[in-house]
Amino acid sequence: KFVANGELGVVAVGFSGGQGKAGVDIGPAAMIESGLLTKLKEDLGYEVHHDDTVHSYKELTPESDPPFRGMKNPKTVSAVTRKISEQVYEHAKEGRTVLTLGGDHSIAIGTISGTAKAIRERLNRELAVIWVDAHTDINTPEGSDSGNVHGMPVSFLTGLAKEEREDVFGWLKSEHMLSLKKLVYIGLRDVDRFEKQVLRDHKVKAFSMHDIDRHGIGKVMEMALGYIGTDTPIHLSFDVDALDPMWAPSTGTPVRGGLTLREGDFIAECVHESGSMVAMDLVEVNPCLDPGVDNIGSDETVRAGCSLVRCGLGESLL
Ligand code: HAR
Ligand code: MN
Ligand code: MN
Ligand code: MN
Repeated sequence: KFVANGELGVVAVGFSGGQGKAGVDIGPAAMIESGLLTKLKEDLGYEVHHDDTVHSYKELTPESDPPFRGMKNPKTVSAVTRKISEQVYEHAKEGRTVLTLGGDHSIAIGTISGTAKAIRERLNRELAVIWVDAHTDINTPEGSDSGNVHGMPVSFLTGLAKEEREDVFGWLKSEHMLSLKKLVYIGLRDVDRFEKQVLRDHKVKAFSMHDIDRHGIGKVMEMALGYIGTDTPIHLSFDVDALDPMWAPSTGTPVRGGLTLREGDFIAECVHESGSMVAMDLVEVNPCLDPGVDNIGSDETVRAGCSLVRCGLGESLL
């Protein structure tokens, strides 16, 4: 079995071009400034490899990056995720667990492709992904109503959406890809009609909020990890909007009726406890969107994001 070596690669991505609301690009800085990486070093004992940079990206001008197949900022998102893919790959090929702080969820095109490639080369294994989110983010460009690429990463990663153009995700090759059979969703409650049809057609494993209400989060995690199996490396991609807005109000597309903070933490703890987690993303923290007063909402959201990360990296294990 692949064992975690106590080394953690961190990639901080200040990027908002996969959707329309400013502010999600300062999510990583907010989490780091609140002391997250120090805690991971000092309390959890990780050897942290981080370039001490929140990577930011010059967006192309609207003139040089017009919509393509309905996608907004296609070349910018493609270029940014391509770079993230290489950064994540470089960490993962050294056997480091990789933590990526976003940024909007389009960055998962980079993180998952990077992990998938490294795991194939290093362990000759296929990657599994646990996608925790209110949304499925599996729209194709043509299926999307919004044109926002943060609603499409899973379709590009699984090959449901294909594009030849190198500068619009054509750089994604078979070694970067994820099988739809190795994908598990948890926390769903806002899925587009097109996306529901995709889930049915491909029999994608999915646990909605309804399933969590019915079985409880303990049983759901048993079923989710049982489906993946004990000997498959797992990439956990956690969208903070999976949490109820009560716990994480500062995010671009909040949806009521979500996970409690404890249920979110429990999911991350279970993935950690499986011993199979090779990478984790924490995305869609937007401190600029605050329905509360005195930054109370954004402080809470940052705190929740940090909690999810620490749980995924083993804080609550005794
Ligand atoms: N499904 C909608 C779309 O494609 C909304 C996606 C919202 N996405 C996120 N990521 N916040 O999960 O635009
Ligand atoms: Mn680094
Ligand atoms: Mn998402
Ligand atoms: Mn979401």
